Amino acid sequence: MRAYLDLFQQILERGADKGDRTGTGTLSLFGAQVRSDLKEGFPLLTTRKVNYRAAFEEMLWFLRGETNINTLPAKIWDSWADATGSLGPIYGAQWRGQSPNQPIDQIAQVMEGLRTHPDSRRHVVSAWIPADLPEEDRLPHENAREGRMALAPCHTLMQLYTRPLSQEERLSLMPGRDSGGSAPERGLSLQLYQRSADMPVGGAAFNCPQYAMLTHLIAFQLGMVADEFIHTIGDAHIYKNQIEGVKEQLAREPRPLPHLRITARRERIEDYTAEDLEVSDYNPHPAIKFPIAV
Ligand code: THF
Repeated sequence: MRAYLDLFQQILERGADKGDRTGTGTLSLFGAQVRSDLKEGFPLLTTRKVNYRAAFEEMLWFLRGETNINTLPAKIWDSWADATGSLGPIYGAQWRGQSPNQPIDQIAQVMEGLRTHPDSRRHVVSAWIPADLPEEDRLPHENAREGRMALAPCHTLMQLYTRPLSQEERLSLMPGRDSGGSAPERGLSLQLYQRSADMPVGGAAFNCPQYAMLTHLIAFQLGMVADEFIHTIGDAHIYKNQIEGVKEQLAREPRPLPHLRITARRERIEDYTAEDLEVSDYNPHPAIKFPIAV
């Protein structure tokens, strides 16, 4: 997670002073990449306490194809919804093919593709469906009411990748277990392209652990080992009203990474609940309250 803190520092030092849709003002850099080796621990910020359960619940809600705030326990999307709670055809609808403009269940297809063609270079899931994008000059709830996405997808596209793990890697993951002649264990990696990241609240704190969890979950369903989460970011920004909170975090010493364990096996990926996901050894510095730009 030090690489995320380095990126915070880079944005503060070199970021362009840039206006934005919300009118808050940001410091912004274009084009960044952070790699997290999931074999070394679970990538969760320790320089402030993160509500990772809310991040997991949001990811599981996407996986169930849901797009209404009434079925999301964490109250993180309320500011964008219309009067019925709808957010329009955002992530869940596009991933699971529940938009008239995008009827393909991309998650089911990718899971099947990973099983049948593990070396394929086409394991891609896209939330960016131009026909469903919001109009930029309308408010989120107005777009949702008219059946468009309340917000254009920030995390836009993911690609999955598998490779055979080396003998050394297998031994270091499972000491004492020499699989001898049996088929090599495979590692599963996920790369996310995030076009826009509110780094302190979204990108580093929320989206990184939630996609790292998704990598673990897909690997678990396929009998593979979670390998790397690669976070590629377009507009990486810090809102101006977050600068003090970011500086406070940079003054704190990062602590050892926690670990994620999946405690139950479910038939389908959409059957998992937050109770099936256990984070241990998480000892963060105290919480910091950040304002959220709508
Ligand atoms: N808009 C902005 N400005 N930032 C975002 O991160 C963001 N999202 C989603 C859509 N628009 C966005 C909404 N996701 C929180 C977390 C994620 C959100 C919205 C809000 C939030 O309030 N986080 C608090 C703690 C939450 C809690 O305790 O329940 C925090 O301190 O991090 C991109 O994900």
